[in-house]
Amino acid sequence: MKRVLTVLLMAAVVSFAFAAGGKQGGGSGGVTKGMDRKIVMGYSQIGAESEWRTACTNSVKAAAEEYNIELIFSDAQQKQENQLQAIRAFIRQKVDVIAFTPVVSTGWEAILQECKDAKIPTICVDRTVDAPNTLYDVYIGSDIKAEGVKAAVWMVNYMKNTGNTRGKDDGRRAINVVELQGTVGSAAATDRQVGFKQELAKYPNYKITKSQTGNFTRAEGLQVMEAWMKAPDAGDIDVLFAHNDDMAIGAIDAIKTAGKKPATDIIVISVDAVKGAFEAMLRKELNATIECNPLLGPQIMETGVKLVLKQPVDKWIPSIESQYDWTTAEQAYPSRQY
Ligand code: GYE
Repeated sequence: MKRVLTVLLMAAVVSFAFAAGGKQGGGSGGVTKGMDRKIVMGYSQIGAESEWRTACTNSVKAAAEEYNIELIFSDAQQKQENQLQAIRAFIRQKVDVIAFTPVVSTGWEAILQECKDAKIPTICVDRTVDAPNTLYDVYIGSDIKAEGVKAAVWMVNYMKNTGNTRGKDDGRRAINVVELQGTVGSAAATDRQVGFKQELAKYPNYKITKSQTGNFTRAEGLQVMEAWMKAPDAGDIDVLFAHNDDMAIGAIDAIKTAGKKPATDIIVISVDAVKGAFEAMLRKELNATIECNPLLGPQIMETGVKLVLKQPVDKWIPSIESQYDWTTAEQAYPSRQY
């Protein structure tokens, strides 16, 4: 009897230890991967405007679990003032590290200085800030300007080699491009526009005839394109460049409603490479998308640990990306993670 009890007791102890060990993945106990204690990260996310943003948030939350980092997650609903409030709360709570996506690029100096004074390292995620780079520790994200350049390069090649219903680019005919911008004042919109325009300046027959924000959302992309398709010069539009896939997907609906064929009558190029864009490419409604990787969670957590340990990190940790069009979409689609 005694023996049986001992065995039962041992089994209980073992299973308890196992359960506790299993918690290391993200419960309230345990230590952070690579550290001797559990660290706390305050994260100011901007909202849920796009498929990209949702994938980014999911990646951050999953990686925090994986690293066993306590994540205090705050959603700013696209308002910088909410971000400033959240970051001030993180400082009061004495978190170990602060990560944030700056909804717009200006207006961060004071708060970054407050973080610095509190000796809390800061990670800027997926959008850059217009502030001296001594004020934050690291930017993790894409080369956003390069995405604009890549979109323009793809567009010019396609127009020269294939063209749209109105014909190819012979170097002489005017090619009219309309641009759906992301959130005004955000680095993601500003730099994509700068890169796109810089490349376009090499080809004088290309002109951006309309440019308006759709705030990175499907609903607004649709609305703006709807108005453009009702304008008297709608028939002159050759290309739509959208700063993200969601706006392009919304605009594609507006093009179809107006009785035009997206990707044939009007060439459509966007940025992000989310699943919705692949589905649109497979339907032959979107021509190409430039990848912008939202799966930044693991890099953010790894960098957070390094900063807390006062280990050196690069000022910019670039994400790894590619680009896709409807000739490569089918092969890539099954392995897409977002
Ligand atoms: O491209 C867009 C979004 O900041 C890089 O934000 C990010 C952008 C992304 O909502 O879809």
